[in-house]
Amino acid sequence: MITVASPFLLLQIEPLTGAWSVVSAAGDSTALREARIGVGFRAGRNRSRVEARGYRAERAASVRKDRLHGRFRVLSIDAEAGHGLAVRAEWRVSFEKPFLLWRVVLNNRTAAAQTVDWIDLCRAGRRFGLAGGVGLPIPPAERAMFVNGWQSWSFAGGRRSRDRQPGPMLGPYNLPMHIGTGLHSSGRPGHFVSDMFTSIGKPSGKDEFVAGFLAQREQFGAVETWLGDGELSLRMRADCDGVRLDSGGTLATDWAYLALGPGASAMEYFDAAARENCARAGRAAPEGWCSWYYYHTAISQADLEKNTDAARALHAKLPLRMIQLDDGYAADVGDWFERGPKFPSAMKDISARIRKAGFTPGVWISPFIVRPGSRMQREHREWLAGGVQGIMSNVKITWLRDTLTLDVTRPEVAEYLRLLIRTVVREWKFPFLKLDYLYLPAARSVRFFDPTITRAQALRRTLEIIREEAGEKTYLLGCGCPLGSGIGIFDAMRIGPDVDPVWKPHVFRRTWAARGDPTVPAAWNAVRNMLSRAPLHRRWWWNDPDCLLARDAETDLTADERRTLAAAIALSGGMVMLSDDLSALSPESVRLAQILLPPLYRAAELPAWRGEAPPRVAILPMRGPQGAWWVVGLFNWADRPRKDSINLREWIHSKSEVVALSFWDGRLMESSGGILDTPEIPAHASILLAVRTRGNGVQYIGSDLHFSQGAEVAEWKPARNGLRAVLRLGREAEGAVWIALPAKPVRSTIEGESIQPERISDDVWKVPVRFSKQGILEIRWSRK
Ligand code: 9PG
Repeated sequence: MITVASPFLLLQIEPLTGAWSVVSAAGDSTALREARIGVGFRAGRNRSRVEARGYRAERAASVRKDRLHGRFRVLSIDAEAGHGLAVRAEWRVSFEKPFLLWRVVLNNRTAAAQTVDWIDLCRAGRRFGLAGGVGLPIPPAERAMFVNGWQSWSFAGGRRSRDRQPGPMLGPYNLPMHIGTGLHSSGRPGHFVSDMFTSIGKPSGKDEFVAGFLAQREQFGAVETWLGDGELSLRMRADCDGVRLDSGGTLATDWAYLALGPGASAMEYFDAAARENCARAGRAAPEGWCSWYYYHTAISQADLEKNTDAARALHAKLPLRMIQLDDGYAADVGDWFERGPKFPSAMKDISARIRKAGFTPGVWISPFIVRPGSRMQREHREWLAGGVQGIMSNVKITWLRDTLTLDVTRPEVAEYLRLLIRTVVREWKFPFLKLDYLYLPAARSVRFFDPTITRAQALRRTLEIIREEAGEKTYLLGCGCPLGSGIGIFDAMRIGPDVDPVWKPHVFRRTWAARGDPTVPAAWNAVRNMLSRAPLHRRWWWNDPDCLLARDAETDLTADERRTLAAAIALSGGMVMLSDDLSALSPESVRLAQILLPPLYRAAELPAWRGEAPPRVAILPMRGPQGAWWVVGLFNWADRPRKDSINLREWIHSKSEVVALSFWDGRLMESSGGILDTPEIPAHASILLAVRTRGNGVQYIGSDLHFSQGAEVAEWKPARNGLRAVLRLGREAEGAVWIALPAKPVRSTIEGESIQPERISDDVWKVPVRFSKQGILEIRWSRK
């Protein structure tokens, strides 16, 4: 037995059979037992698979320091895999945290080329006809798992063992967009395939078992399991796409990651993947406006200018910083150098006008997509990727026809992409690019000109070229992008399906026709992912939860649904973008958008992140000059009204009773026995609370000025007979603040102007305020 021990984990490898196990050094019962490494390949026409066995320990494990992930005990061993394929497995057991990394390096020792289909970095359990698997200290019915979809628009969220794999429902229309791996769920309850990573545990609370890939630079990797089995069967597969491995050639996987036992943490996995890919998570995305969700492809230069001017007129109320032109300006899909008739001015003049109005110009571009009939398709047929059986690859059906993609493994295509990005950034002068449909060249149906490159390698190399050409300063937003491929490339990333002015998934407004598809444009689909993937925010990039649709006309969203969308965007901490006709927004709609500004840029905590999609509760712990509080979002995702309650001990770890102000309706609530009961929440509605432990004397209770109900307090100076506070939002604000006072106020002013507080309860007063950028609030009372 080969053994590697760290203070956290014990890795044991049985040399003869190649079976390896990981147990927690703490003696915890979570363990992976008797896992195997295997390779699926073809020599000529024969499909074969080999298992790595007959290990020879090559080097005694020594402790080494890794630039990115700290100190490890390292073990590298060669196995006889048979058929002339040499398999080397490399393990790194962390000495600092309870995780280990491993990867496989394959070497073709035969004289002939081989075709590699997949590498299983781990396979264990009875579902694969093997012994072992993952042992968990949680009964099957109480388990939950995070299921992650392949790209931006794919489903992501918590599942329970009785649930089924969520996936695209519309066949050829959307299947090619979301299937990133060769592993398939049977669709039976508890049988899940999660792209790149998963976390398993109880629906809320700590992670018991975290498994994933640190990167998707070499292959797209996925994790498969049956959550309801006593001992879980587990497979972690790197898809090799049938690449050709020439004689003498090597093929390495990305590093796989596994954490179990006390201290195992999905957040630590996200951080590790961020380190591995040198994530660019530090630059805030500018708040802005996007043309897509009101104008779609009907956008004209006149509409763009009208909205730019409207954004400028609204600026004191709604301080947006960016105007982003989306799809619709190009002559055809794929012909980005030519404008359509609705855009008479040159792109550089279009961006100059936006800049002159005081905004950062942003533009959408979909560098790989080619529509049949476009000039690109007619003049550069040889640049297009092939598909299965020699037919052009179908990477999605749009306009009732197959959509085509460029073959990014062709050198001429890489040159063209460089020219395209260079033109948009340097000649058109757009410092913000939304790059869309990025999964296209990596769709499973695509066959490349270069048969030695995996889909993941092709996409990653191309995205690196795009970043290089765009330069470090250009802000790049990825969209429709396989997640792992984008880490370290993009400053921001769309993490969910498109929003839509309709709540439920639909096809031409027919809900039944969408069959509940979790990926098509729908406010509900967008909201689910923006919460489920909130933990990625500022770890892998800046999350783009997609736009707020604030309009109250030309929308099917109810006022409750619009507020829920706003609350979820705010609590996600990610980009704040509007996508309405800004010149036609009602004062109420402007107000709904206003309460998100300025953004707090922090993602809320999700106690049941792993257990439900979307999570029903989001909590943002807050601190300011006036003390500490929690912003709590409570969502009713059901189609019927429902009451809810907050257990303070469990959720916000407060032992005292609290006072809570409900943002949308200004209702004041108090907990009793540690429980805060809500009134009935209408279908698809949300309650946004500011929760504070009750003190005596002067206390800030909340406001209707900003969703946080407290971030507006810049200074807070209570004294014996009065209070002086500075409220600051950097924009116009009009509404009220709720303050507990020790006595009846005798004189109150905002910016020196007299105001009249209204008594709400024994000691809570609602104080009307109004200011631009900031306001000084003074309240005096007389103590008897
Ligand atoms: C412009 C749009 C917007 C939008 C992007 C992307 O077929 N589909 O499922 C599908 C999903 C999203 C989508 C288009 C098609 O929208 O997310 O913000 O930029 O492209 O065409």
